[in-house]
Amino acid sequence: MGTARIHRALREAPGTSQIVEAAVTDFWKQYAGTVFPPLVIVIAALDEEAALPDVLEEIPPEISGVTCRVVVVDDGSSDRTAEVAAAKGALVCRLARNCGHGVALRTGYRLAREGGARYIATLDADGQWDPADLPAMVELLEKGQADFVIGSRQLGRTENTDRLRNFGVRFFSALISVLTGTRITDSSSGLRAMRAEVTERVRQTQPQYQTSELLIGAILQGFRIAEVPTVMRLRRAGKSKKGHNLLYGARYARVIIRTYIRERCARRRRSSG
Ligand SMILES: Nc1nc2c(ncn2[C@@H]2O[C@H](COP(=O)(O)OP(=O)(O)OP(=O)(O)O)[C@@H](O)[C@H]2O)c(=O)[nH]1
Ligand SMILES: [Mg+2]
Repeated sequence: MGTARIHRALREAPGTSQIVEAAVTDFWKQYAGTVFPPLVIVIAALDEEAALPDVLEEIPPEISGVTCRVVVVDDGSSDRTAEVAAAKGALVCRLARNCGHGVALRTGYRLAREGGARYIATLDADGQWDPADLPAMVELLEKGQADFVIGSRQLGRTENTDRLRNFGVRFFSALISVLTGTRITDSSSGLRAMRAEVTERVRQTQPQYQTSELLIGAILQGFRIAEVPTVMRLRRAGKSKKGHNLLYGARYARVIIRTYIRERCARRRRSSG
């Protein structure tokens, strides 16, 4: 298995939008006429050929009575991620080079919306988030009790024993709770289910540190947030794409502060205009 170069900056790399446009065009050429079900699960995957097949096996065709389909966005993998995803029945969109987890997810959100999805869920390609928790999350959307539901390892538990990482999860969730006045226990969870329009209405620019940007934007736009407990498992196979914990934490903090300021200003402009 080769290793792709990972784009970790706080801005998109030059040429990103051209790569995305080309991938989207190819996708609709390949899947012309495909009708999407109401729920689309978007999985961004970078060199995940080892872990992804089991993840796709675990996802049922119907979740809480809502039919679903998986879109895998292959973020410039150098292994057989796209092939194993297609072999398991996922719809696959391929970015020609690594653009970042955030860009890959946004590409998936766009495809889901263009295909007419009502709800979008996300989970990771490494098996850490359990699709068994999705029914409870989708039910909240279906009943109209929430617009954005997070699977929280803080309300459940995590099998990860990295104390710094676990502290970071608690710290950043507390920071977002204080800033926004909305209690959040797991702001960086990859397990989420939301109304599709949330992904369209919330401004998103982050190539990597996308969870807090989407969440803070959603809260400040008035979308209703809910959390359900989940158990975060250990990565099934393959390697973490994250890089050093401290550097990751520092960048994550910057994104929280910047997004908060930007979205507060946007909200002020909306209410005065
Ligand atoms: N970090 C990262 N992940 C990407 C990227 N593109 C796609 N992904 C996928 O995003 C998911 C999360 O990546 P991980 O490296 O497992 O990050 P994580 O789960 O937050 O961290 P770990 O607990 O260390 O595994 C995986 O499914 C990756 O394959 C990228 O450029 N960077
Ligand atoms: Mg992971």
